[in-house]
Amino acid sequence: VHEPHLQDSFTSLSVDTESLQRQIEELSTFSDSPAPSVTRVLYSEKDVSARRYIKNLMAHSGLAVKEDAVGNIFGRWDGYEPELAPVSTGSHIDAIPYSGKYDGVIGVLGAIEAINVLKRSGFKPKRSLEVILFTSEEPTRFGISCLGSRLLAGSQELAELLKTTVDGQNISFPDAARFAGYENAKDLSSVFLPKGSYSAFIELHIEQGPILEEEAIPIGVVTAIAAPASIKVDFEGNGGHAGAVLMPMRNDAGLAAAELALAVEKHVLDSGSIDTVGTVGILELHPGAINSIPSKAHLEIDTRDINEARRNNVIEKIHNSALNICKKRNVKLSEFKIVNQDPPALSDDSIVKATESACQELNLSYRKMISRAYHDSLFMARISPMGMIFIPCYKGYSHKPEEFAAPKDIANGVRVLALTLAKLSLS
Ligand code: HGY
Ligand code: MN
Ligand code: MN
Ligand code: MN
Repeated sequence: VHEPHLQDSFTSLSVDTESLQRQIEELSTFSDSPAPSVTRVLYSEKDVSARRYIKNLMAHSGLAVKEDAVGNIFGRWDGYEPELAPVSTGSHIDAIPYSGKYDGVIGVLGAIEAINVLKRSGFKPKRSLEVILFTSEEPTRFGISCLGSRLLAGSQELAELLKTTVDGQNISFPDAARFAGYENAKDLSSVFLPKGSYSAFIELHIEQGPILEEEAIPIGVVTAIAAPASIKVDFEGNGGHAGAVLMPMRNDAGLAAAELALAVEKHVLDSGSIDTVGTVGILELHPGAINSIPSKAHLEIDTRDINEARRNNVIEKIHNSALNICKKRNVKLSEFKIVNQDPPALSDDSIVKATESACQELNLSYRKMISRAYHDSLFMARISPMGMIFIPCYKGYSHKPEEFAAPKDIANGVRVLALTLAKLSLS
């Protein structure tokens, strides 16, 4: 059963696709790399412009806007029972170098448009609805993924770490935050949200995989988010002249790194499951001259699995391989640091059901699926019932300029989000 006014407004859940497309294009211009790629790194000048753009859109939609100490931005539409825990939705707008213009953006611009859709339909929320722009989901600047949502979920460990962390240019987190206008990014515990702050959190996102497009299904209802982990490794050797030092005398840090990279692939493939994945996304050699034997090598490993124990087993094996490579090649393992080793998250049944019934009522076919990418939802699940809605993206491409989501698919996602938010708001 649902509220009569919601029923007669079903048909009028109309999305303003043309203004949404324009917003996606405008937002993509706040980038430090040439179109069609997007690069938008935490607290950069382009990030600050993009934040301002989103805050204006929130205000234009009649949302009350506030920001916390690290720049998580909240836009709230007060319900007629504002004392109840609100329903929230949102995503991120930071973009890794040379990526696309839809990852995260669909869940922020689409959420604001979902609010507009409901306002246009005459819907009145019981529980307030809140759109969240998480301050940074990508690990690009400080090597920590989902920085904003980890803090919202109360990560004391991260709050401590951010007091001393610096980026690649040796800028501290508080200084970087200050540049973006967040003066008190020292008292990070003020960011922690108490449990029960929200009755539900739901995120709209492109699938970043090929399944929905291949199966021609417009909506994915996410049941779980895979368990991500990232590891930083440094090898050190003596380096030397690439011509003069004979092979038995070498301890080549670059070749040690290459061997570990292949060991990552081997351990992942040997896990016995297609759900285990791994890569070395960063590999830097020092001094980086063709005729100088690398004396230092820095690798960053990303490995994930829907099964946490299996993923942790792969991490164990990677560590052992690093130690064996050091012995064999007489190089030093100057760092082996697990930056994050997160558990998976399960979507909340009531949110999955609300999303399914929204799809049925909108005559949109859907399929349940897991998310192999991580999202802010992974951490919001620690303080609120969580759900995610996926829409197809071109060949599953993401984290590269060819990333694309069709206007019709985006509109479908926004309508499902709007109707699901409405249902959750009236619950
Ligand atoms: O890497 C991820 O899974 C996310 O898209 N940042
Ligand atoms: Mn019905
Ligand atoms: Mn991403
Ligand atoms: Mn994302």
